[in-house]
This record gives sequence, C-alpha cells and structure tokens, in this order.
Amino acid sequence: MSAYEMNFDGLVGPTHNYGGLSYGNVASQSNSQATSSPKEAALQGLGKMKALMEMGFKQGVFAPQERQDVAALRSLGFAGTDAQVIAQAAKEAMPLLAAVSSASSMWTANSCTVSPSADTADGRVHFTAANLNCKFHRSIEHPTTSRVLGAMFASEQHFAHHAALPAVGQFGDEGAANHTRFCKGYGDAGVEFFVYGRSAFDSRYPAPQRYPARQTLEASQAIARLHGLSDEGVVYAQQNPAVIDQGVFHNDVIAVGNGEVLFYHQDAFLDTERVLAELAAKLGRRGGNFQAVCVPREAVTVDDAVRSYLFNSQLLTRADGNMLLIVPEECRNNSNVWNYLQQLTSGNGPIREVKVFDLKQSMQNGGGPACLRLRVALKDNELAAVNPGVIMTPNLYETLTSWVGKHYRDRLAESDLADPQLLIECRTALDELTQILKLGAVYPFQLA
Ligand code: SUG
Repeated sequence: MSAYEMNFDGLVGPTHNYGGLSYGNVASQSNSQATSSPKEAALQGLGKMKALMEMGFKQGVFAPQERQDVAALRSLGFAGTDAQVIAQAAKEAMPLLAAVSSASSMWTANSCTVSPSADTADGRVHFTAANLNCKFHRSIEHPTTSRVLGAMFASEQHFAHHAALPAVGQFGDEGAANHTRFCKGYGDAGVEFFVYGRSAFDSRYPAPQRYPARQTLEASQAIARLHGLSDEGVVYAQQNPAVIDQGVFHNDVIAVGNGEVLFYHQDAFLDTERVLAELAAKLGRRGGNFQAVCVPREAVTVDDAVRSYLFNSQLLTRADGNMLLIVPEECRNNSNVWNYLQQLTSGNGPIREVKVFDLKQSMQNGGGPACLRLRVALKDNELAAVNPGVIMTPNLYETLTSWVGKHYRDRLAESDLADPQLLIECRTALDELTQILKLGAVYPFQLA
C-alpha cells in the first residue's frame, strides 16, 4: 500500500491581527498593534497551498476558529448580548478582547500531535489536541480543534482522537511544533522525536531564564503513552534553554525533519551527540539511514535563524527522492541565511532545492511555512477516509479565494476589534465555510 505525507494548512481567519500576545515570540512582540491585512494573510496562505498542490504534494485545508470568542469573555464575567460583551471588554479589558480575537489557530502545527498508524499499537492514526496553555489566547483553541479534527478524520476504524492534556503548565503541550517523525518510507514504522523545553517534575533539568519553555517532558511522554508508541519508536531531546531565551519558542524555529533527514542548528539541543546517536540507532533498526544536516553557528547565528525563520521551513521529498525546502521570503533578505542556502543546495547533500514564499502577514506574528501546516502521514486507505471536503483541489482553491474576497477586510487595527459588525461578519463567513468544507456543526455559535 502507498503512503504519503499530507499537509493540512490553516486557513487564516478573518480576525487576523497583531495583538502582541506571545511573550517570548520576538515577531509577535515587535509587531504589536501594527495594522494587519486579514485578506492578504488568507490569500498568502492559500497561495502556498495551491503551489504545493501544483507541485504534486497532497494538500489539505484546516478551518479557522470562530473569533471573537464571546463565550471565553463570558467565562471571565462579561455579560449581556454578544455586542454588549464585546463593548464592555473593549472599554475595560482591551488585552482580553485582543486575546479572544486572535486568529492564532492558523498555525496548525500547534493544533495537535499526530502519530501515523505504522507507529501506534492499535494501527490507527492518533491525534492529541494541544492544550497550548502557555498563552491564554491559544489555550482556548483546543475544544474547537478537537471538533474540527473529528470532522476531518471521522473514521473510528482509522483514526483515534485524544482530548488535550490537563490544562496546567506542568503538561504544557504545543503539538507538532515540538514533534518530528523520521522514517524510511511514510508507511514504515518510524521514530518519533519529541523535543521539550523543560521538565515540570524533575528539577535536575535546566530551564530557560528569560522566556517560557512551553513544552514539558511530561507532556511529551504522556502523548507517547496515549498514542501507544513503543520505546524503540521514540527519542526525547531537551531544547537548549539558551536558544529559548533568544526567541526560539518552539523547536520548529530551530530544526525541521523529514524522512531520514534532520536539518538543525548547532545550538538547537542539549546533549546533541547522544540525541543524534539514539536517532541513528533507532531509525537504523527500523531500516532507515539517519542523516543529520547541521547548520553551524559560524554560518547562521541563532539570531539569524529567529529573524529569518530558516528552520521554520517545510522539508519535502520530491518525486526524485531529493528534498526541497520551502522557506519564507525573510530568508532571502538575510545574507548569511541566503548564502548558506546557496551552498547547501549546490552540494551533494539530501536538500537540493529551495522555494521562497511571501507569508509576511503570518510571519509578523511569528508563524512561518512550517507553523502553518499540520503533517499527517497517511496510507491509501486512510487517505480515502479523510473528509474529501478539506482536500485541496483547483476548484476548492477558487472557491476559497472568492470566499475570502467576499468576507475579509483589507485592514484590521486594534480599534476595529471593538466594532460589533466584525463578529457578525466572521460568523457569516464561517457559516458559509462549514458548507464549503463540509464540516458540519463544528462551531458553537448560532447565526442571529
Ligand atoms: O504561539 N503567535 C504564535 C505563533 C505560532 C507559531 N507556530 C509554530 N512555531 N509552530 C504563538 O506564539 C501571536 C499572536 C499575536 O501576537 O497577535 C501568536 O500567537
């Protein structure tokens, strides 16, 4: 049976804005309160999905969430009609209104962790929604994430869904942004690589001093247990706390893996030699030949990596077996990174091609090409069980592009979040979207 890696990209929601909500994420903080363009953001994302589809990769769409999240404001004591709730929050608690307005579900690498069926004890594809509890605006995503995942991957025969881990910092979980899978072929048993920022229960592990470590070892271990992974199929590594303190808030800002290849920065991990040796040994026992491509700090500094998002790239296997790196425009604007990429792709290593995409609207909130997609390795029969409504086709691309044109604003500033019309526009748009993507009732709201 054939197997594929399918990328489900987050469709950017109509409230995309720059709320400055993510302490530790340099781009989010430095663009706080800039004016956004939700329309441009959604079209940039759709452009990447279309390009990958046209290159022959399997591409899906992950629906955005309902924002503003009025129910979250009600749970914090705001009351009255929906319009009154928004007005009161705008007057008394603008940071809360910004948080419940964030379109952050677009970064679907954070939606959940996925283990393909070849790795799991019961032979199903397992999904655990991420609790994202380091940031309030992200902690409210997982209930809807679970509903949307359930509507995309409904077959109980092929797919198993787990609720988010307990919502406390000790089980802080940021989903696939800290998870990579190595394998020989996508349908073969692989090695799942979990990277954590700190341990919640064992003080012997170092921790960052300045910025939060969002993922804990204990969360990663819980997911491996829930998914029924064997010890032979798992490797854990601690992220270097020094790079978290330089703005590497997820491992996918400093490393990316695909197939048998890990592309990583020299300063990404603690105990790197042990980690690489364990990956090579375990992948070797599963028939794979692990290849580590290390980017030295002399060529690209951690600061270059954070500014350019070199590692927040998509590493894809082309039909000829060589690999292609999908990078954001910011990589071309950084001479160290761009020079490094020229040298990398002209050599004999596994990565032979680079393609550049303009994703500036998302990048200004710290979300690059890799953040925008959730990878799901699927065998033929599992792919056939995916809701066909979310699989990208030329027709769906056209439909979604017109839908964005009809419903999205060109500009959104912080003061616009108080406009009662915004909520109505968003609900109207999402109501239409559930029909386009054939998702059923995944959103809790009722249209008035
Ligand atoms: O969680 N930014 C997101 C970016 C997530 C990127 N994802 C991965 N690296 N996989 C975050 O920090 C900023 C929102 C704002 O400030 O308006 C934000 O949530």
